[in-house]
Amino acid sequence: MLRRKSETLVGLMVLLSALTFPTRAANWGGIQGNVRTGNGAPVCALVLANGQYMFSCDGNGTYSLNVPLDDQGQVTLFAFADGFAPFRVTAAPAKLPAVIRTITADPDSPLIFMGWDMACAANNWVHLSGEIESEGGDPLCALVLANGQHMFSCGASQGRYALTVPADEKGEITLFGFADGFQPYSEIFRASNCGPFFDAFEDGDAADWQETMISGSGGSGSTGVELHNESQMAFVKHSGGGQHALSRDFEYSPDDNLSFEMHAVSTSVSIRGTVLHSRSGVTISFLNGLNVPLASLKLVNATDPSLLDPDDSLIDGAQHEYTASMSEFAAAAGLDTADSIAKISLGFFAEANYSWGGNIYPNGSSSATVWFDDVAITKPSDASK
Ligand SMILES: [Ca+2]
Repeated sequence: MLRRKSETLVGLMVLLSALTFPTRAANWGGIQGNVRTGNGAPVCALVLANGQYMFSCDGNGTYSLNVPLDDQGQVTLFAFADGFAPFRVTAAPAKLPAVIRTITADPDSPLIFMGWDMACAANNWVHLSGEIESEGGDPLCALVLANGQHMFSCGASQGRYALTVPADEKGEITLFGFADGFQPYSEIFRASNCGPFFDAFEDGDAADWQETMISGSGGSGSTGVELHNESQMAFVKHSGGGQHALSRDFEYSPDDNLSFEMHAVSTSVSIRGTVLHSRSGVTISFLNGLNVPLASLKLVNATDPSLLDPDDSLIDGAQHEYTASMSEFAAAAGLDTADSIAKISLGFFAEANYSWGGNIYPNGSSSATVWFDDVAITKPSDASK
């Protein structure tokens, strides 16, 4: 399964000869050039030359390396990029091509097979390990790359790899394997959830959040997941009287970090001299073991800031990430370690107002929306080892 995405190409490389390069003192030489497609488009590739390597990902396909020369004074230069056949040439530095022309991987070239196992690591990273081999089961010396971490599956443990990597912002891992003479391997899969909780709504589902509504005259609203600011985000929308909300409870652990993306928008309406206000945001509540509320704070985008309660914070109408330890959120709500907090509850809400025109004038409704995403609870890094 090859993906052609020349901007984000991450190459992988491999090569026995390059990896068994002698370590004794050698003459070094500088090499440089560009990696481009046959049409001249720059390619983000991994360039490997006699054990030295770099990515040609500056937008121009440029690479520049200082490398040890082999016994014949030559350099074996490789370039690997997703979707393209591995490039290989051996020559003296002065005779290397100035431009590496990548060609699409031959669909007839042999495939790489990779397996993977995952386990949780510190900092919510993931241990990834497995085997990389040919179709016939021969272990391959390859470059294995996953979410910015890399290693060579060569030497004594040829055909085996192990990397510790972070998940990307979608909670996914992109795994590459490149070996000379083989088609590049790439696969994207969901990382193990190594924190107590993570929801990026990429499955389009907010059904495990509890929907509540406070009815009001002329009010209506909805909740769900939609594409917003280039990601699948949960939303709560309401117009007219009343409120809609999506909420969820979590176990309170003071050192755990709570973070989420939020974009809250409220819109007022002026009708017959009266302004109908609205507000949206999140209520962060703290409950004891009997679910009795102890305190709460709100982060609110409001058309009338004077309606905010003392522990509420007015926020702007742009999307931000909000992150703090649970104990920091509790302190912001006026609680301290002496309070027996058992749960923390997140309630994303939108509420608005309505004015009835008495069947004479038009009715009026204000409206509000809150979008949220990437709700995550993570353990402190030194406690999850
Ligand atoms: Ca998302």
